[in-house]
Amino acid sequence: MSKPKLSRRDFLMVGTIGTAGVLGAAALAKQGSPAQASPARQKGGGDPYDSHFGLGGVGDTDLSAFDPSAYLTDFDYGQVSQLDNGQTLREYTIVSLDKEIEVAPGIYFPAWTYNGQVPGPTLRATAGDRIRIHFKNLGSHPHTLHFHGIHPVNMDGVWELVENGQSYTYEFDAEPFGLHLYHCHTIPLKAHIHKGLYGVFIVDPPTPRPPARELVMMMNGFDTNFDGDNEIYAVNTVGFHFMRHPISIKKDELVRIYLVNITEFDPINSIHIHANFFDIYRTGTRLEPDGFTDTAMFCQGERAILEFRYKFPGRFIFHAHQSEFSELGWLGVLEVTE
Ligand SMILES: [Cu+2]
Repeated sequence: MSKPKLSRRDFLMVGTIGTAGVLGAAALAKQGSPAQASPARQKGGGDPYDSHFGLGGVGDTDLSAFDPSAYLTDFDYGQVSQLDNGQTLREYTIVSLDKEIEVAPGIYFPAWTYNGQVPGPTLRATAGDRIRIHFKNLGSHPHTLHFHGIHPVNMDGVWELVENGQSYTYEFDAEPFGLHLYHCHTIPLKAHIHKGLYGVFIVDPPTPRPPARELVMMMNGFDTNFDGDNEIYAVNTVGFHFMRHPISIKKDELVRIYLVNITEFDPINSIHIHANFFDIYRTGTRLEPDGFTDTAMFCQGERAILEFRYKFPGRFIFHAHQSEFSELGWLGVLEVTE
C-alpha cells in the first residue's frame, strides 16, 4: 500500500496539527478542527507573527518527562570532595538508557539517552578540578563517553567500548576553561549522536565570569522517519517549545547563552536573535569576545558563549537563520520585561 509522500515540513505540520489521526485526534477535538487551522498555515497566514505561533502546533509535550525550559538552567556540579593534594574532585554518574522521548507534541522518537534525557545533564566544573565520571551502559548497544577537552587517550572514550551492563570510569582534569560537550563515540557515529547521546560540559574560568542570567541551549534535530534527514529542529530537543513557553528576561539584564550545535545530517546550524546584537566568545576559551554580531553559524560540535542585554521590552524571536530549520521547530521567543 502506498502512502502519500510528505515533505519534511508536511511531516511536522501533519504531526503537530494532528490530521494524520495517529497523533492528534484528541488534541484536535479540544483545540479546533484542522479545517480552521490549515489554510492559514498553507498560505503563511495573514499575520506572519501569528503564523509563527501557529507553527507551535496543537497542545504541548509532557513537561514532567522533560522540560526544555528547566534544562536551560539545570547544572550538575557533581558530588564534591577534596583530594589529598587539595584539588577539588567532582564525581558524576551517567547511565545510558534506551528511552522514547517526545520531540514535538505527540511526536515520539526512540532515543538513546544519558540519564534518561536528551540532551544529557549539563556537567559543570571549574578549570583545574579533577573530574570523575562513573559511566554505566544500560542501553541496548555499546556506548562511550567522549569529552571535548584535554585528557589522556584512555579517557577519550574512543577505543574502550562499554558494552551493555558494563561500566567505565573516566577521570581527568577539567581543562581548558570554556564551553565544551560530551557525546558517545561509538561507530556508526552519526547514529549514536543523532539518537541523543550528547550533553554540555562547562568549565568555568578560575575567576568566574560576571554574574548573568545563564541559559544552556543545545541545537539539535531528529530524524523521526529514519530517512537520513531531520524532520524536527530545536534548541533543547522539543520543536517550538520556546514559542509555547517564552524565556522571560529582564530589560538591561546581562544574558549569557551557552550554545552548542550537535545537529546531525546538516553541515551547519545557526542562531539569530532579533532586534539586538551579542558578544560572541567562540568555544569560551578566551575572555575577550571574538565579535559583536546578531547571527552566527556553527558546524557540528562547534559552540560559543553569547552575551547580550535587551534595551527594549517586548517579545523578540530567536531562531536558526536557515529558514527551513526555523519552520521545522528551531524558533523561540525571548520575552523582555521592565
Ligand atoms: Cu553510543
